[in-house]
Amino acid sequence: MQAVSVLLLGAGAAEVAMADRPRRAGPPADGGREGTGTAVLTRTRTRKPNLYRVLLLNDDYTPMEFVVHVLERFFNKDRAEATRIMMHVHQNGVGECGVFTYEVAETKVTLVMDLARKHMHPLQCVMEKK
Ligand code: TYC
Repeated sequence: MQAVSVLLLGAGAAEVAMADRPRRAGPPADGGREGTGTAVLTRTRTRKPNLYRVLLLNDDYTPMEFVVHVLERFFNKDRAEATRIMMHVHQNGVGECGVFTYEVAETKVTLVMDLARKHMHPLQCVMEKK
C-alpha cells in the first residue's frame, strides 16, 4: 500500500480535519507534486460582505404615488408593500427600502436620485452601513 502524505498550506495541524477538499483547478500550482502521492489541501476563507441599508427620507412635496412607483421599480416591491413603506416614511421621516452590498446600494441610490431630479421632486435617497 502506498503512503500518502498531506501538505496543508496556510493552516495549522489542528485545522487539517477541517480543510476543504483537494482542489485540482487551474494551472499546476502543485509545484510538480502531481503523481507523487502528495495531496495539497488549500482553504479559501469566505467573508461576509458589508451590507448597506438604502433609505428614503420624507419631504413635503414629492407625490406619494411617485414614491410608490420608485419602490416598485427599483426595489421590486408589490403595490401593497410599496404603499406600506411609503406611508411609513411619510409618518416617521425615514424608512428602509432594502439591504444590499455596497455597489448595488450605491446604484439604487443613484437611480432613485436621478429619477427624482428628472421629475423635479426633492425626494432624498441615502445609504447607511448596517
Ligand atoms: N410626504 C409626502 C407627501 O405628503 C410623501 C412622501 C412619502 C414623500 C415618502 C417622500 O420618501 C417620501 N406628499
